[in-house]
Amino acid sequence: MTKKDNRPEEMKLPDRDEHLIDWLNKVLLRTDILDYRYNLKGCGVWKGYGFKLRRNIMKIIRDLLEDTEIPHEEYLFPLLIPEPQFMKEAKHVKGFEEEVYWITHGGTTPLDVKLALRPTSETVMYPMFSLWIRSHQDLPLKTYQIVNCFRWEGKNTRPMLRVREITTFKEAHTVHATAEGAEDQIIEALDIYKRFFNDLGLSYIINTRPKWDTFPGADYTIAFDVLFPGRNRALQIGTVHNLGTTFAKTFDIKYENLEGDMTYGYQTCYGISERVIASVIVQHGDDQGLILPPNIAPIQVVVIPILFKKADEVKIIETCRNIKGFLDKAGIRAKLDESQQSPGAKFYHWEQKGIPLRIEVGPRDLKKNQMVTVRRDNREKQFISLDNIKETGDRIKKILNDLNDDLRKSLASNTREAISRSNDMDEAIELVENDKGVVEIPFCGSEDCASELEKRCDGLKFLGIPVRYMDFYDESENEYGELNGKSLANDELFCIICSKRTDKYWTIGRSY
Ligand code: A5A
Repeated sequence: MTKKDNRPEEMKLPDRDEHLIDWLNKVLLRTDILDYRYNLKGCGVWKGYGFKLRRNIMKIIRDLLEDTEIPHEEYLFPLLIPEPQFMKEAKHVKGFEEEVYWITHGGTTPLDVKLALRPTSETVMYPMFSLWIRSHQDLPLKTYQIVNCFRWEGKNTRPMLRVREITTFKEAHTVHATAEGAEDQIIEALDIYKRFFNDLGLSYIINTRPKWDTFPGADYTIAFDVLFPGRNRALQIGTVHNLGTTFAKTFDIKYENLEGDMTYGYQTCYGISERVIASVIVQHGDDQGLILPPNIAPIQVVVIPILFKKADEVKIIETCRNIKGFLDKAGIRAKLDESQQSPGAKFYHWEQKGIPLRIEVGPRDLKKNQMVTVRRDNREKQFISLDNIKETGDRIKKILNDLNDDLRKSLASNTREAISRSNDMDEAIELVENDKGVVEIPFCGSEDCASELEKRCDGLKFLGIPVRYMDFYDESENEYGELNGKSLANDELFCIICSKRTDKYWTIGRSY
């Protein structure tokens, strides 16, 4: 598939689709995004370039959360949770008991009350919500925070994908007066995440998770998964939970309603992590390295002078500086590479770092008063005149916009190809076993049937009931009316495991 790679050995990367995790490790390190060599499993260091990328991505989600009709407000809660407070909600505790880090000492003194490091913040926030919420006028309460949290992950840890210190945990928590208010919030949350992932050019599927894979303490969980290239495995990149009144009852979150009765609040929460950033890197990248969508790329354009003859050198550099100047003025994030490296070495370097567009000016371009642009994704070249700087700026912006759109479209079609349907058990298993992606099967919903199928195929998981097929499908207003399991199919369906009548397809596949 890939053409011959002439770059020097130290620039070469493993084949992304064949050796995805190895590819990711190397890309993160080489492009100064994240150094995972810290002397503690599951922890890494964000470096300058990575931090800028992270900041650009988080700005999108912050803006989306704060631009809703009733805005989410950013809060900051403590990291530590006293043991009795953490232990209050039994279902929640059960779900997290194997993942919590405990602090037992202050210096050499054993603590009277052990302290948990937040694995997530329900038990941190909700005792405070209980103090703040008194009447219906205090509702809805819509909060979010972007913090680190800790999970003692037993399974294979992997940079960004499965870490023990989750550095970029964006969690939103809301409280509503009624069950309908919470349902509406779920729809808003799905909409926010859809827009967020769309802005990042990601392609994903959405499923209501099975009961047995619901967030500990939630009534139900809806999850976004991306499919990674090559082996088409799913990675959960975001979850939206309807918590009903479970936590409100545990933490006494009550308000006085219009009739003067004390009533429990209805709650939701939804979260994402650096997995989203990893997904941007993996889904868009190629065997040469990163390909960053222009809207989040720390550097959108790199300008490279092509110098051969001494005579033209000064003029070419001057032209490149002018170009960099007008790009700055046009609000385009640009970098001029005046280093002593050869042009080839510069190309490789900036390609690996995923800069969406390269601008070159060489002696021949100088004569024609033009520059050459080369897109990172498809290497498409354009010759653009420098006669009218205003027009040139507009053309660069258009190329960057087109690139953003094209990245998204090609991903969407890859994801679409990795979704199939089957009414036959052997065929469904074969599709999953051969890494063809996820398969929708008629299924009765029972956990016993699910375990039976899971036993027959290593790593097979039930991802849940598709909320809707793909984001690029026509969206109708009440698409999410199907949330709580209304029929998705008109045909007569029978569970492919127990043959019982069912009205639903479920998604199965392998996941990370
Ligand atoms: N309080 C709710 C929002 C919550 O904690 N939900 S969650 O457990 O599903 O986590 C939210 C998201 O964090 C997940 O969907 C997943 O994308 C991400 N995540 C969970 N564990 C992770 C880990 N160890 N490393 C990286 N990301 C993780």
